[in-house]
Amino acid sequence: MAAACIFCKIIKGEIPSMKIFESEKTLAFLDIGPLSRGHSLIIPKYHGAKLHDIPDDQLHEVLSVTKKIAIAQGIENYNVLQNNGRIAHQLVDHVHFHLIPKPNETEGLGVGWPNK
Ligand code: IU
Repeated sequence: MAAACIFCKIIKGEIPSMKIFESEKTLAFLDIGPLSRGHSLIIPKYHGAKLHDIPDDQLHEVLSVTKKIAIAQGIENYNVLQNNGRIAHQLVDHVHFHLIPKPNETEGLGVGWPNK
């Protein structure tokens, strides 16, 4: 945990979130600035800024949870996205995977990304 990290604060419950899944290692919640309806973020509870900072077991579970949420949402078209570094449009320095439903041509990734 990193004291100043906003996602660590969400994990600890110090900042509220719309949780959709939680386990010992993983948390998923709705993105506050959704690119489409149901846009969620799936994060390891382990604090690390970039993909290469995260232990494999944490990453495996995050991807597995991402898959399960997509199945539960019943979506056929979606983007899974994970940004590393400012130039790559990472705003929050705690690894997170976006799961962005793409219900039609105009909603979701592609509209306003990365300057949403
Ligand atoms: P990025 O991959 O770091 O660019 O995405 C950060 C995302 O975190 C972005 O889509 C924000 O809307 C989202 N977010 C959030 O859901 N809750 C927060 O408190 C904050 C950012 I700060």
